[in-house]
Amino acid sequence: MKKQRIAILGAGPSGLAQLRAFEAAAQTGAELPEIVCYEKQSDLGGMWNYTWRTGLDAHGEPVHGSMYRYLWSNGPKECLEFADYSFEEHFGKPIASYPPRAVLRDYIMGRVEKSDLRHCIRFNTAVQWVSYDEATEKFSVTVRDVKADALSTEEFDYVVVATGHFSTPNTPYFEGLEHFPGRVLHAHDFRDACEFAGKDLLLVGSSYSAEDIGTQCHKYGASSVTFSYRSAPMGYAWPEAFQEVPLLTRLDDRTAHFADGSQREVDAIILCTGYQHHFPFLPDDLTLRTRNRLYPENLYKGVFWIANPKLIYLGMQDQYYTFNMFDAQAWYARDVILGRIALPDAQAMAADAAAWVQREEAARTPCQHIDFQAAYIRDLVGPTDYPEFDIEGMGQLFKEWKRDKQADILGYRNKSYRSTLTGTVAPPHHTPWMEAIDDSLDAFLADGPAQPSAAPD
Ligand code: FAD
Ligand code: NA7
Repeated sequence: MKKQRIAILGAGPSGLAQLRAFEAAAQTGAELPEIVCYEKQSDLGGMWNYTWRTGLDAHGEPVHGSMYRYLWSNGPKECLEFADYSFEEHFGKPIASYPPRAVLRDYIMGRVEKSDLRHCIRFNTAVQWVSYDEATEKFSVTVRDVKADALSTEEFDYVVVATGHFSTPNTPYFEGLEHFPGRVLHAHDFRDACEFAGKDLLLVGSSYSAEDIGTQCHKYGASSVTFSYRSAPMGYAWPEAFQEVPLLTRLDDRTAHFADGSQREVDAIILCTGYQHHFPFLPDDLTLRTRNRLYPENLYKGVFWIANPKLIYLGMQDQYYTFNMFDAQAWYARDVILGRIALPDAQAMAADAAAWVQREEAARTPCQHIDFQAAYIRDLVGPTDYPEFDIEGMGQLFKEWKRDKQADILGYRNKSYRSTLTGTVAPPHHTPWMEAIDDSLDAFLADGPAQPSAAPD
């Protein structure tokens, strides 16, 4: 019999989780389908690859990266540990709880380098179009080799969409923006806080991007940061340089006007207004349309496209849990593809997904949201052989993290947490976060601060 063929779109943490899941099955003797992973970047790692580029890349494809220089993990690393590969195993020693981007990227790469996954990945290959033929029950995937500028098409039995959802900006318009004399950009295009030293900044949005870009700009010398919220303020005990105001209503030259009638002169505006789920390579009837939420609709187990469950979406949820949740999804998807788990009929899948959506909607507080995502992951790992890990224990760490942030938004990254895998309490970092200017892997892993103190490169 001809081997089944699986296409994985994207080699970020989600796509790599799918590859790793298949590899783990092979190691226990399973016969694998033929797997091809298409990745438009020149390396794996997804969002964790830093790029200085914005707009289009060297080949005219939209730049995927939304990460910026000096980005540090915004949650404890103990909450995103792979169940089959601890931080301690990777680094050979315990490390602090909030590593910078380069350190987390190194960890992601470590699990891949230990295995033989690279040969499945076609780098510099951007997916252009996917279609499904009801008669043959196969997908056609058309890709562009961006270096050769050549299109090609192959057929597959399953398609796993792992292209992420934090790359296509949601960019609202505010009256007067076109006349604003300073820089206006979306968080997706933010790269270097040093650009805003000495400036009065307006950040629209009240979620992770606003909080992180705002605190980072403060750290690197911005004069003031004003956050403008639509629904609710973040509500941290902000130091004096920060303010939270209601929604921006209009701009009059440099003057920003807000819904409460207040106004402020600002030098630059960063729209931290979130991202769109965007799949320009999918036809209407296969496209997931959702806001950023914990349980997108129409996905059984949060991954299978109910109308055609041979189309699988990984990592499309809003995320407390990240790397280990992608693993849990990938292991489940693998077992369905390998015929180890049977999917129920469409009606039963829809009813199950609807119940989860209802449960998400009933959750109100951050703690309830964390519990919801933990329950979702628990539901996924039960039937698979993904190594048992303390999902609920990690949930407790997320709650501790929430409390630590509430207590000290500029200092929470100095805290340490216990790994649920190894039991080790992370050592404190050698430099408090507000003073840690050098975000390189070497500086982070060094025994103490550099002498004399390192400048940003
Ligand atoms: P991605 O990492 O986005 O990877 C998707 C991959 O698909 C990319 O490699 C991309 O090039 C590829 N791709 C896209 N379109 C195509 C195409 N048409 N053809 C071929 N390939 C394609 N998570 C944390 O756990 N901790 C953090 O501190 C944290 N901070 C974050 C900060 C920012 C600014 C952002 C934006 C996200 C942050 N995240 C964080 C979440 C982060 O997105 C996830 O950790 C993780 O990267 C998601 O993995 P993914 O594989 O689903 O998507
Ligand atoms: P999120 O978490 O999806 O948040 C988007 C924010 O943008 C949220 O505060 C929204 O307000 C706000 N928003 C969206 N549209 C508007 C308009 N039209 N006007 C004003 N405000 C708006 O995205 P983030 O970028 O913060 O985080 C995404 C990931 O990047 C995350 O994983 C991080 O780790 C990094 P709302 O509260 O809905 O009223």
